[in-house]
Amino acid sequence: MANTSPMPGASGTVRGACPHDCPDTCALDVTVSDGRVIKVAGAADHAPTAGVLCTKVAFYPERIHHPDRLLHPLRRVGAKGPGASFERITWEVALATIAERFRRIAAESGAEAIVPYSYAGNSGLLGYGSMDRRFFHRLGAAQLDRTICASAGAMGYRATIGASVGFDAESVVDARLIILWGTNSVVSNLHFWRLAQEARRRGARLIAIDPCRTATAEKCDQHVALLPGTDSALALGLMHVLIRDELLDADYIARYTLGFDALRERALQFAPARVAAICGISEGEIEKLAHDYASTSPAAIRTNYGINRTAGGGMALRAISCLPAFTGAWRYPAGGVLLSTSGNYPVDTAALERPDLMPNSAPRTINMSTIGRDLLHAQPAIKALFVYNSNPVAIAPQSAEVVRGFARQDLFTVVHDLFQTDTADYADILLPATSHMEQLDIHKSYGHLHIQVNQPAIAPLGEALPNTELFRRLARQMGFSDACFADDDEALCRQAFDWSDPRLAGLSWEKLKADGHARLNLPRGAAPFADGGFPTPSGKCEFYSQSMLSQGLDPLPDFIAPREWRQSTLAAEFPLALITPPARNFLNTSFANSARFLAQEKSPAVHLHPADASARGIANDSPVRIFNRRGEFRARAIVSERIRPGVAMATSIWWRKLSPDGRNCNEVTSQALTDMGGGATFYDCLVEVAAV
Ligand SMILES: Nc1nc2c(c(=O)[nH]1)N[C@H]1C(S)=C(S)[C@@H](COP(=O)(O)OP(=O)(O)OC[C@H]3O[C@@H](n4cnc5c(=O)[nH]c(N)nc54)[C@H](O)[C@@H]3O)O[C@H]1N2
Ligand SMILES: Nc1nc2c(c(=O)[nH]1)N[C@H]1C(S)=C(S)[C@@H](COP(=O)(O)OP(=O)(O)OC[C@H]3O[C@@H](n4cnc5c(=O)[nH]c(N)nc54)[C@H](O)[C@@H]3O)O[C@H]1N2
Ligand code: SF4
Ligand SMILES: [Mo]
Repeated sequence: MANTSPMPGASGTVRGACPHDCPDTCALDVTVSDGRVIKVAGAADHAPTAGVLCTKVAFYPERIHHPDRLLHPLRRVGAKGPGASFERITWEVALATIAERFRRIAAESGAEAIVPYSYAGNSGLLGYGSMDRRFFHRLGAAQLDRTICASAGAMGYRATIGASVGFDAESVVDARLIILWGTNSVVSNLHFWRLAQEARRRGARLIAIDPCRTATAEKCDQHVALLPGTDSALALGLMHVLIRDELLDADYIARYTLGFDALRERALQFAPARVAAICGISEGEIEKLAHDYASTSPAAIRTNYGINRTAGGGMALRAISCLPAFTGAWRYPAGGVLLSTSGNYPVDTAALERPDLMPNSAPRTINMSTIGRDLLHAQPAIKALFVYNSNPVAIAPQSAEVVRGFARQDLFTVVHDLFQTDTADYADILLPATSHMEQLDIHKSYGHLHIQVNQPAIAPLGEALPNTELFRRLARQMGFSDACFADDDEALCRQAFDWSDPRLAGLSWEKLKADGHARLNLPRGAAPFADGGFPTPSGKCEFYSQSMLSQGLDPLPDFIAPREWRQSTLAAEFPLALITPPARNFLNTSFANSARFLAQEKSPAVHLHPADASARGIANDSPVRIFNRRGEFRARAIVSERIRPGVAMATSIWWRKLSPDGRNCNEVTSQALTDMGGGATFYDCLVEVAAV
């Protein structure tokens, strides 16, 4: 075993990387004394981190050394579900039990009856997907389509731009206008907010486009409070005004875009009056936004995944990402659009995951966003589920089905986690995971352009194992003798990137290991698409997309209304559009079992506009139930003009078992999928709210 038992009793400072599913991927200085983590600070010499951490990770020693950390393998001894009890077993027994069950299921039902379920609870390249993928590929298990967060927006954006790339966030300090479109940066992308503040000190204006006056929106110069799920209509309305008022960069359009005439016809159908009615804003706001956008340069649009969680989530990003080519904003380093930077990294996914090990190159695929329905109805039936890096019982939509699925007596469930989550309560075998401070890893980012090494700071606590070592041992137990199962963590780090790629020129694993972090070899202060060169099939910004058409989708951006609004009887019965974005002190369900952060967030809450509250006789700070035909959960009402009428907002994601009613907001969310990419539609959710 490599890299998992380094320095018991050691003291000193170690270079780390934050492993959470956050665009900022901070570089950490981890101080250790007598084998305990005593302090975590943001690295001062790492440009994106700049010595600053969010509160969650600044208190990280509390998470690492939390008394509830799982330290030994466990076997469930009573019923599945909340209150489940477990007894300690050895790793030998745990691994033998899993291997025996997997062999039996593979023999009786085929290995595709076994489903891995993981997401980005650990975002390191090793922790996210390496030895685990090799194991499930070799086993011939079902594939998991990892759609829960970003697949719709990424696909829509890619159709226009070609890849998950955009302006360099470090350049945004020179922008004159920054539009924060559907992103609460203060909460979920703090280090971008820091750069936006610097731009503002240099004279930039900030505009937030968000149904709620969030912590970010309230600090911006202007706030456009549109209805959720209407962003593509707004983007098309802006295009309409830019065309009508001749605010275009005709030269940029002629040289570097494809399909302008077709998109022009489409956009001309989105006159401000129509868009104002769809978005629930005024015509004046649309006109002004278009004129400000065209007349202020450089103009940067920072968007994020909050707007890809409704039926038309893919189209929203597809449409927004067309805007900079209209005005030629891409000509400037501080102009353009940014959704994610992850496409800049030459990750060698095939080397890490080894899909060539699959006995059947096209096994069945389970969409993680419909795990509830699939556990209950997939044919052939799912017989075993292996959960790691995720907490599906709390985070997946439509909890009633998810819970019924996990409760199936005939389902064999393994959970690997640091804590006994809501999902862990349904495990047959519950395994202890190390934190990233107990393991080696290498990280890319989806918010900046740096690579970071995460060195282990302390020895694994108890008998906890990293994901890599768990699947290495399980492979051995299953008798998989392929040489790749002997790769240690350092070998995996070497395999993680294609080091011959020009973006890694001058870098090597040895150099990174010594220095801790490095920026990709991309020029600072450059405008990536000033002269076109988009990574699309045509090399142009694709207003018209042949690849969308060949997948049976509209080749042009369009507005796709939220699915639930289109059902008028449903809208009459459940008139409020519920969105459930992240709470500042939680990261999905991570940190939501910390007494410190629970105290900060107080209790599950739903924010309502005073008009909606008074129409229902709901007073501020009073208990309410939020419900629809899928289910209900309880919360405290916060009556506030920060929420626009017709919208309810409940911050997420609370642990079910730590909530007063034993449920959370995913009781009411839907398993319907987005227009493209098979994504979850968490924010396409009509509800009614009533006092209790
Ligand atoms: N503190 C904290 N940080 C996090 C997370 C967390 O849970 N907590 N989660 C991490 C993860 S997994 C992700 S994917 C990212 C998410 O990062 P973002 O996508 O930036 O997510 P949010 O911060 O929720 O910002 C989304 C904002 O969009 C608004 N919104 C909702 N629906 C719509 C819509 O239809 N249109 C528009 N224009 N706005 C809409 C919400 O009110 C919210 O303010 O954040 C990451 N960072
Ligand atoms: N209603 C609603 N639901 C949502 C969202 C929303 O906005 N609203 N957001 C959605 C989004 S964007 C996302 S990304 C998903 C996130 O959902 P998940 O990916 O499930 O994220 P977490 O809830 O943080 O759970 C991650 C788990 O991984 C564990 N973990 C951390 N490191 C390791 C490790 O190294 N090994 C192992 N084995 N385990 C580890 C953590 O302890 C934690 O329990 O939730 C989605 N659900
Ligand atoms: S959660 Fe985000 S902001 Fe906080 S330390 Fe990690 S990467 Fe940085
Ligand atoms: Mo996410």
